[in-house]
Amino acid sequence: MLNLVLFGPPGAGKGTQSARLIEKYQLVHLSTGDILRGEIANGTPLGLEAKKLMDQGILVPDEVVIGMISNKLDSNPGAKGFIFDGFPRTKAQAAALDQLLSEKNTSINAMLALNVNDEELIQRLLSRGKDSGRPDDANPDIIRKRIEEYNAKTAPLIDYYKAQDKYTSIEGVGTVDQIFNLLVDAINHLG
Ligand code: B4P
Repeated sequence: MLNLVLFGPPGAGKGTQSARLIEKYQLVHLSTGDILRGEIANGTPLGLEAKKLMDQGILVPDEVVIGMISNKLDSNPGAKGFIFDGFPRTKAQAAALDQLLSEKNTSINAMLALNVNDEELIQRLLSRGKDSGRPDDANPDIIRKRIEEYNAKTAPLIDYYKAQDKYTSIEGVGTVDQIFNLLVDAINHLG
């Protein structure tokens, strides 16, 4: 199996690149952000709770997203592999993911981390906010909060995957095609 963590701050291009990678490598795309937005759109109790946090740029509780990922892994038994997009976002999530995969006799092959500076992130998200209707993209203060959450809780995962020798840094500023080619190159060189 090929199991990839596509990593980066909010607006780094994780969703954009995942869409292309799943097509090229025939992987299952697991985006916790997309799953949460689906729950919100369906008005589920989980979605209503998550919305309060997401609209403020705050991470939703670990047990909620870990449960969602566990369900999705169980419901795709024949998958060739998975792209984890926006998950894990905390050390507890990363440890839970390792455990869930080991129960299925598999593991993460690599963490591909997209590097994008804060100024570019804010511009991209504000520009998406103009037509996406996402409340968390519409307000610069909320975008800054998401970047703060990333720096405090999510960026430390770089060390977590470095310790497992699975971290690869990818330049995330450039055209979507250029960045896709860098990702493909990195995947094709995995040992
Ligand atoms: P996500 O849905 O994961 O939101 P994101 O980080 O903004 O997405 P992404 O990084 O994929 O955006 P993309 O670059 O594709 O999370 C939203 C919220 O959900 C979080 O704040 C949190 O509250 C909650 N949540 C989700 N997962 C969680 C978890 N595991 N634990 C706890 N809470 C969780 O797109 C950005 C824009 O840039 C797009 O408009 C795109 O077109 C553009 N873009 C992409 N590549 C570009 C390029 N090369 N050049 C110019 N623009 C580009």
